[in-house]
Amino acid sequence: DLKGFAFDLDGVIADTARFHGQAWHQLADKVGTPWTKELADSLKGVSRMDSLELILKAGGHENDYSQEEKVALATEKNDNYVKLVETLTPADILPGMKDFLDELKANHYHIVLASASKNAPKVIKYLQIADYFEGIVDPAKLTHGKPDPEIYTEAAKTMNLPANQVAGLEDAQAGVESINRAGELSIGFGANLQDADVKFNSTGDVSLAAIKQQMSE
Ligand code: B16
Ligand code: MG
Repeated sequence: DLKGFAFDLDGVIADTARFHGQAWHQLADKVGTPWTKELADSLKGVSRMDSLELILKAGGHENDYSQEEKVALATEKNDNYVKLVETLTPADILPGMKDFLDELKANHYHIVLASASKNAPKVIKYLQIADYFEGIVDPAKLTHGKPDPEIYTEAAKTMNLPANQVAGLEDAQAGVESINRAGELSIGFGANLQDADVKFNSTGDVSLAAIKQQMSE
């Protein structure tokens, strides 16, 4: 039986994926990498420095910058991203997510955040939902990013639950793979997430009943 839920943040709770996209797009223009939908999608759930490497590689620029210059580029992207985050309000919570958090809380489920973003505490503060979470997995303490299972394994540990009592919610392929490899139930939002155990087209469709319905099919 499920006892805990681990939430991805960007693209699941908040529409910050478009902010990351906007800030990376600016960076791609700067280094001369063409911005495509495929490139944008490949960055979802991927850490800041790994995202930068993917953008440089996509334009054949991986050897054009020193490590120091790469850190400066990533910092510039993050400064732009943080400016956008500071405009967030509770109205930017994705459809259905506040209700779902309320439903989980009312039914005494454990709730933790499993975001690859170092800005996650800031984002949930601006969305005014920090109180729902009993823990936030610190991505700075992880050795491997999504799709490695580490972040979702840590999430289960934070809740003191075995993997088979935990569900993870994700909008990205890398994240769904991470949940599956951690041995947890994967709940995917959006298209192209064939590997998710439970699938919803939109965040607005999620509820405990809808999840149980798909699990019994
Ligand atoms: P930061 P998630 C991920 O968050 C984003 O999807 C990804 O686009 C971003 O690069 C990554 O966090 C790192 O974010 O630069 O703020 O540390 O989807 O795992 O909640
Ligand atoms: Mg995400």
